[in-house]
Amino acid sequence: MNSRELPRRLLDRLATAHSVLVFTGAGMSAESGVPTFRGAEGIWSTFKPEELATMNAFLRNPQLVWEWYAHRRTIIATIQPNAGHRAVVAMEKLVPHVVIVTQNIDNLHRRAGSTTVYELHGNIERNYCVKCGSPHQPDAETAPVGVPRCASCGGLIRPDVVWFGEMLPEDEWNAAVRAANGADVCLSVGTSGVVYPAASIPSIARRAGALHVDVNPEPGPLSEAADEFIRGLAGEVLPDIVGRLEELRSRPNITEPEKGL
Ligand code: BJW
Ligand code: ZN
Repeated sequence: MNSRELPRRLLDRLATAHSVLVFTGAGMSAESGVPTFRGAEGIWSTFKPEELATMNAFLRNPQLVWEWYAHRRTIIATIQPNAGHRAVVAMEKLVPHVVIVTQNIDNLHRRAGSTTVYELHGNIERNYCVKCGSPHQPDAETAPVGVPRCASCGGLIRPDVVWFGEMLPEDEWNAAVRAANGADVCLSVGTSGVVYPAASIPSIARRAGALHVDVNPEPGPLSEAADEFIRGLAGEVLPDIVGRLEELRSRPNITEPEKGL
């Protein structure tokens, strides 16, 4: 049992919400053991983004970038979704439409069982050829040492993730914007909210009438812009929210959602 105070406005809106959008960042997976990017413990405190997360960095030193992603793949393959991921899966039984819009490339939302997941920055489990664009699945058994090459054209194989200066996948972005425009509640969870255009999803939802609630152990740009800020860890706050939602949804006389606050 927990005694965390949750904002009244959030509980009221969730009680009747038809559509909830959960917008997630690296903090969502932190309790699973995936490092975040920014902050004292983040990846960028050791590596510079421009040395690893740009196409120029890859072309300059494909081996370094490939090894960095291979290392992260190994971490991700050995960890599990956490209580936060499981809570948003449980929310699907309580709200007609739950959409996850994630900046994470770790596939943990799908592995946890969420059904509608839009990945704005790609997925580390996929790769493609920089020259001809063909998808490529490296074979761990027979993979040569070094950066794999495309079987059809010999081009370098890169991870299917979005680096700085690259466009977001159009279909995923359009679907995320549509979901933001139709949401009654937008929960942003575990993101510093500094990387655009992804970080504009909560403000798109809010402008369209959603209540925006930010969940993070530290305040930041998103918490300042949000209607409510819940200070705490994803793996603790999300189960609390879903627990309260279960109680609310089990009550009779649900009315239509009130929008446009
Ligand atoms: C917890 C927790 C717990 C911890 N529970 N919470 C100036 C202004 C505006 C935009 C730009 C600009 N200059 C350049 C741009 C564009 C650029 C950008 O936004 N840059 C800014 C950084 C300035 N954006 C782009 O380039 C994007 N593309 C684009 O704009 O295309 C158009 C274009 C095309 C051509 C030319 C120019 C423009 C693409 C962005 C791609 C980002 N890619 C990365 C790497 C992905 C692959 C990989 O993983 O290797 O995506 S960077 C990295 O940041 C990753 C993340 O998805 C992203 C966001 O980070 P996130 O998730 O917020 O993590 P953190 O670490 O920042 O925050 C973690 C949070 O969790 C913290 O708040 C903690 O407190 C919290 N936390 N434990 C809950 N248990
Ligand atoms: Zn190719």
